Parts: sequence; C-alpha cells; structure tokens
Amino acid sequence: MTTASDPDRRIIVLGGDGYLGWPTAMHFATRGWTVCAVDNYSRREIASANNASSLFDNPKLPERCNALRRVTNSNVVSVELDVNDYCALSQIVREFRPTALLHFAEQPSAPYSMWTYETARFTLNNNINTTFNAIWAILQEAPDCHLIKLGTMGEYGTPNIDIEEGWIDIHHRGRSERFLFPRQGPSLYHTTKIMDTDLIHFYCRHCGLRATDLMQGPVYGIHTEETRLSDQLLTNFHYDDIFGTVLNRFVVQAVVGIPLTVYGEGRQVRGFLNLIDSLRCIEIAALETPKAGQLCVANQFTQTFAILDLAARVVDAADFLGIRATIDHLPNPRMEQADHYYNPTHRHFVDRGLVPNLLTRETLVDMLKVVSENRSRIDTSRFYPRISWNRRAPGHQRCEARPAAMDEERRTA
Ligand code: USQ
Repeated sequence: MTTASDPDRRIIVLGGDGYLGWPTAMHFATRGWTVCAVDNYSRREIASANNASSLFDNPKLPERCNALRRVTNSNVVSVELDVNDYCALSQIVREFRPTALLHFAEQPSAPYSMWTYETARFTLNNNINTTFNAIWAILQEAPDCHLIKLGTMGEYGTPNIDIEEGWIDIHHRGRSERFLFPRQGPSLYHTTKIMDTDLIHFYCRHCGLRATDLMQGPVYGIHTEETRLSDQLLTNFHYDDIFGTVLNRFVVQAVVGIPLTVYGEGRQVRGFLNLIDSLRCIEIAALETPKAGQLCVANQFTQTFAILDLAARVVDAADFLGIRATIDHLPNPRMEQADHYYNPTHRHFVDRGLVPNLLTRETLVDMLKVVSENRSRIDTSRFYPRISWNRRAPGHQRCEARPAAMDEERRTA
C-alpha cells in the first residue's frame, strides 16, 4: 500500500465513523493523503437507542486509526467532535489546513427523519447546521479548500423526465439559462439534502466556495481493499429498518431465512453502487478541485434496478450457495411512487475513468458468505419496518422511542 504522504493532499472526513465515512478515510489514508477523521458518534447513539446496531463489533475511531496505522503505516488521525460546534470545527480546520473537506456528518436515514417530531427536528437541525458550519469553516479558515458534500440521487425524486447530472438548460420565451435540476425529495432527510445543495450553491455564487455535490444512490457491500486487512477495520454494516440500505438488508434476511422485505410490489427503481465504487468516485472527485465559485454536481451510481429485481438476484445467489430464500411483499411503509419513469444520466465518473464493479452473482455470493460467517450476531427482530411515513395511515402510532441526541440537546438546553 502507498504510504508516502503528499503535502498537498490533506483531507478532513466529517462523519468519519460511518458506513461510508470510515472506508473513505482509509481509502484516502492508504493513497498518500493525510487524513483527519471527525465524528461525534451520534449515529451509534441513535442505533443503540433503537436496537439497530451494526452486524460487526466496530471499535471507535482512535482504535480504528491505530489498527490501520499498524497494518499500513498510513497517516490518519481522529478527533471526537460535533460538527454543530462551530468553534471546535473551525479550530480543527485552522490547525489541520485541509485541501479537501468531505462532509458525511449527516443523519443518513430517510425513515428516521419521518418518525416523530423529535427525529425530524434532529435531522433538520443536524443536517443543515453541519453543512452551514462546514461551509463557514472553509470560508474563514481555508478558503481554497474543496468542499465535497455527500448528496443523494433521492434529491431529484422520480420525475417523469430524464434526470440530468445536476443542471438543466431551460429555454423560455426565447431566452436560455442553466439552473440546478429540479429537486423534490420523498422524505425529510432527502429534503435536508436539497437545502444543503441550495446553501452550497449560494456560497459558491457569493463567496467563491469550491464545491462538489455527490448525488449518490443507495450503496451496498461490505468489503473494501482496506477492510479485508483486519476485523478491526470493518465498516458499520447495518441491516435494520432504520439504517440498513435495501440490498444489504436483503442479503442478511436471506442468510437467516426471513422472506426478503420488498416494500409494495417492488417496481420502484433506484440507482445503486458498490461500496468500492463509492470510494473510487469520491477519490476522483477529490482529485479535481473546482474553480473558485464553481459547484460541480455528479450523479454517483452505476446501475439502476427495480427493488423486486434486486430481491430476485439475492434469491438466485442464495440458491447458488444452497440457501433457500423467498420474497415477501409488505405494504409499503413509505410514501413513494410505486410505478414510475426513471432515466438518470451518470457520465461524470465514467468519463473520468471509473470502471464500475457491477452487481454480479459473485458479488452477492461474497456478501452472503461474509454475513453467514457472522450469522450468530444477527438480530432477527430488526427487519420489519417500524416507521410509517404516512401520518394519516390507519394504525400510525406515535413513537415512544426518543433519539439519544435529543436527550443530550435537552440536558444542555
Ligand atoms: N426498500 C424495500 N425493502 C426494504 C428496504 C427498502 O423495498 O426492506 C425499498 C424502499 O422502499 C426504497 C428503496 O428500497 O424504494 C431504497 O431504500 P433504501 O433504504 O435502500 O434507501 P433510502 O432510504 O432511499 O436511503 C439510502 C441511504 C441514504 C442515501 C440514499 C440514496 O440510507 O443515506 O442518501 O439511500 S437515494 O435512495 O438515492 O436517495
């Protein structure tokens, strides 16, 4: 692995403890970047308060960084810090002098954002404030630093027209202008990402911020080059109804013999990508700093699938291993279009050299094998959706569980 650090490649990863944050921190650290991984562990708190922990026993960042340094001699440090604390964040940016700052420090679950007043409020506050603070810390302390922000394909929703890569040219009454492509998020979580985009676009136009917005689809996968080096380096792999993404959930369900939980008829289509490709896309983005004032937007997925098709692929791969998996159609707890047109563009990364790891039977078989090895750790009570997005649906219940982060907010109020 590469170990020589390049003085011009210094990156802060906000949200460095997450499913994507930690593998990304390792990916950069082993490719010559000096990395500072920052997290306040709020996702861990929410997960443990709601019986939604990772499949693996993931140590916290200091131990993870030690483990990575032991096996790769890479330049990585960690800081426990809440990005909502502007003074603490700006101090880190001032001292570390990053050339790029990756912002993953958001509440990432769409269902969680649709649960209660408290979970919605937490998502809104956290996601907007952390983005605002990241922007200001760069403007004040490292004005040429490249802000790389994790957005989502879900910001676009499922419009009845082709989805462009961030922008659309509108010709209206004989005149033309380029605008951000229309956004219409299906959940509050997705809507906070739209608000982030608007904030970043504003500060690019008015203060010369350099930014890239990564419109990422649901990610699947367990291993990356670095996670294979030690069990201590494994990512947080969630399979519960709050933090688990759909394909990861299906793989775990197949292993324990629970029918795969397809929501509705499963004709909804999304753009997916392998965790390994997600890291490669972020690296490609980081190697190309936009001009001052430029907002670069890239659609980050490699293939589109209908959810039922994904489930069928998992059943096929399980069958190959002699595991009998079946599919169940649950009433959809979300409010999303059941049947829709979906044709998003995704040229940006392919044009810059991304060679996608497509979803094959082999990929799924590998995932099924890793999960099978950890079968005894799977909690089978975590699969069925607890959160209905439709507040008017019969049977919609007030949630009694409260996010740990809200308790903290009240204690310090
Ligand atoms: N779904 C099922 N069964 C399940 C879980 C999900 O049918 O057991 C369906 C959902 O109805 C949805 C689709 O699978 O249509 C995707 O759901 P997901 O939970 O994998 O993804 P989502 O909630 O949209 O959010 C995830 C990540 C989020 C990221 C987003 C990208 O949690 O952080 O931003 O994927 S995107 O979906 O493109 O907005």
